[in-house]
Amino acid sequence: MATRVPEEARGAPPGGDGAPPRPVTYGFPAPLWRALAARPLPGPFRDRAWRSPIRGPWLTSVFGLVLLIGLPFVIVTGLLSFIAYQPQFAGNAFPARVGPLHLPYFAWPTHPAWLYRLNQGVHVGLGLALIPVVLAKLWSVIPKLFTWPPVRSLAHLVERASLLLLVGSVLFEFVTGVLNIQYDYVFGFDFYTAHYFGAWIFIGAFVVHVAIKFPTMRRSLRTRRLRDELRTDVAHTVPEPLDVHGLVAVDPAPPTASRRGVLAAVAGGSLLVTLVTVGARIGGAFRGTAVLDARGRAAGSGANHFPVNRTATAAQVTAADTGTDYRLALTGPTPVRLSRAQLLAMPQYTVHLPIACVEGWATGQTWTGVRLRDLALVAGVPSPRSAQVRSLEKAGAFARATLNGNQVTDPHALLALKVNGEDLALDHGYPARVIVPAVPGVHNTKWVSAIEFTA
Ligand SMILES: Nc1nc2c(c(=O)[nH]1)N[C@H]1C(S)=C(S)[C@@H](COP(=O)(O)O)O[C@H]1N2
Ligand SMILES: [Mo]
Repeated sequence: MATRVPEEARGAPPGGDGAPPRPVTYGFPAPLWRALAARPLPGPFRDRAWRSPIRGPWLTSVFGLVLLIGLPFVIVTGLLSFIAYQPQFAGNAFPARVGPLHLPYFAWPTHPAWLYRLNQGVHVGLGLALIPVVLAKLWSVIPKLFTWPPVRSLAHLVERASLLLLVGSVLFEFVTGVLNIQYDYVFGFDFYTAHYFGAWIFIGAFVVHVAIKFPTMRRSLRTRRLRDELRTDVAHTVPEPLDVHGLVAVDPAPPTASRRGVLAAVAGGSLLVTLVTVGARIGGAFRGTAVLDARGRAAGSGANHFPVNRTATAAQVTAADTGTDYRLALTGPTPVRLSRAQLLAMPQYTVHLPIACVEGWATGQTWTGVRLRDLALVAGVPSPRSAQVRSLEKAGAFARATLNGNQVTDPHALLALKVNGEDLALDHGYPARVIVPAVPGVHNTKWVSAIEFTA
């Protein structure tokens, strides 16, 4: 890449002892930036401190292109998940009050039944696979964090501020996301609210960054051919030409890795992360392969032979709550209270449906129980607009959930009493739990005590 050295570059600080000067342009107020440049900082702020011979606009652009293609899928599935949680119903786990940042609400469909499973599989699975790429991209631009003078023009100041938002928000989203799928709500704040607002900061910064950098990325990608790079070994690895961005080392060290090697390491990292987590998305016999997934490790230990999100003990649901005194309260024009025996006496239906958690794990099971729409009919609501489901659970964000009309009337939407031919285990929601096609796992309320149908 031929870079014309601008006029202002004369008198720019030399890159290091004997190294050629990096072409630098100073904007208004130039004397200030020059004065700063004349007082170089030690350590990583020295231009020659960064010596990897493979850092450069081409390598950064390759990682950038992968993220440009991959991250929009993570973003869109994340936003769709917000809609799937139906925050228009107060009490659903997603934050309802997100001000002007709320999305158009629509009735989340019940078909295809694997819709939310696919959505979260992409959101979590692709998000995890992109972690090595994000880290590699950050590694490739790290000299810019320590650039000196810290600012070269007002435009540069704005650019650096937007990069702070970009890097800060991408790290925040990945860290909160990974913590949420690995641990039980370790935050001192609400995960959904934080992850949602963080997402919008990231989306804004990402759009600005792409708009600014897209031409540079295209130009940089044309400077080398991927096919040639994949044939170049360490011995033949040479630095890219010195750039205005400050990525290429002014004083490169001898190569210890080829670009091919770095690309292979990143791709291998993505593949490895996928291999040790994807079992959580597939479920069944593959779940045990998800050794890096906390829910995966719980494989097989759960009742009814599939994982438990929250045990009855944790939810403080006792045998007394679920014993012979148990009654399901249905509210509507004709309120009724039904025992489990009465529920079992109603027409039973069997469906194979997944539980697909926001955390990206999923499990398909065969459920048997009564149709929610039959229960609505019993309560005197032939065409329900919504159903508020309550659990015996004393406390917790998931002790209630509101289903939309289409989710109540779907013939596959059940109040399940059995799973895989056995009675529900207490940990899976005995005496009765909701199972509705295509909804986020959290809407499949366990230990159901009451359902209020709204006409
Ligand atoms: N009452 C109640 N129902 C609940 C939950 C809960 O914590 N309490 N967890 C929900 C979540 S987040 C998911 S993903 C599924 C998990 O179902 P499982 O524990 O049977 O695997 O149940 C849902 N139903
Ligand atoms: Mo969940």
